[in-house]
Amino acid sequence: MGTDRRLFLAAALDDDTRHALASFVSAPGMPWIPGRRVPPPGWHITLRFLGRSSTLQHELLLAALEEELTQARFDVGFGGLGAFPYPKKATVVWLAVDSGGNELEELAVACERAAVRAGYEPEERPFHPHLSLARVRPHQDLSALVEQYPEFPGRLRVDSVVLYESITSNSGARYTELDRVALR
Ligand code: 3AM
Repeated sequence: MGTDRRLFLAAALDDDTRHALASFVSAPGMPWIPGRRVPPPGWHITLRFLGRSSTLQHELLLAALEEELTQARFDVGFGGLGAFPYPKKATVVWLAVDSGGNELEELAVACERAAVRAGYEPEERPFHPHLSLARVRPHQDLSALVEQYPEFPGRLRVDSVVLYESITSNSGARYTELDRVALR
């Protein structure tokens, strides 16, 4: 359907964390991350990719999230870099989650329950908390970069789940916040 939007659920970065991470990755002496960077305003930790969604699905999802998101707010601590599918053949470079991974997984499970209640097909792939920083095409061996990259010392307070629209074009994806559902 022409009016369908490409949606996903994520934990968003607050302005302080986003600015701290932007300064960290671009500080003098930091190793260069190759590929097409995800611009800082779009930084997020994906909880559930939804794909093309009608207005009705969007509304059902928001109602289901209000019911399913019963978790308390929590903090996430970060590590260094990782890569999908693996560092020797990296196509996505991401910042690792060091603490709060279990809480993120719990949140992803609640998002999954809400998505299925709203009529989306169940997600079969395992959840892997990460914050994508760059996409690399063709793939590169980034083992050395991943091994040497220092840990980002910032912390993120996760206090809500954000519903994003992903608008793709030749110059990459742009993410727009549509709705936000607060944690307890
Ligand atoms: O959070 P990141 O950047 O890792 O890769 C896409 C991005 O993840 C992922 O959803 C996020 C927002 O676009 N994505 C895109 N298509 C997907 C799909 N078909 C997907 N995840 C799962 N299945």
